[in-house]
Amino acid sequence: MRIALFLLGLTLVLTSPASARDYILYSRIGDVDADRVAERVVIYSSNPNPRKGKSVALAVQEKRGGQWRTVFREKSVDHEFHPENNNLAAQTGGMKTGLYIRKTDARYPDIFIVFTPNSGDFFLYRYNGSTYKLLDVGN
Ligand SMILES: [Ca+2]
Repeated sequence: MRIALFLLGLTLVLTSPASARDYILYSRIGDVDADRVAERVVIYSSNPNPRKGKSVALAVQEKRGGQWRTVFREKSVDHEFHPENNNLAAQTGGMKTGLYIRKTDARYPDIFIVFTPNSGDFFLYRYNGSTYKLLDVGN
């Protein structure tokens, strides 16, 4: 009985949607766990202004029953975005502020979050076969 309740609780936690207070700053669709089914990767914030991106969270969601359900959520992405510098990225062909899914030579693609264009201000996440891990943080 305890195991059943634990599994029920775990299921509820893993499938609960994001808080209604959350704003979606950026989202991308792509197969980030290489199972040939697309996930949605989302940057949530408690503030709709990316420049005031405190309490930002990264979430990976899978579509179940016609709705996106969060299967991973990282709350430690506490960082501000600087879209005011996107003109620099446009001039140099760099990546604008936001969220990217990049295919690499690795088995799983990179989830790349650019906070400030043309800088080392980024986070890099990647699936490792069981969960999503922060692999690199720029300066
Ligand atoms: Ca997938």
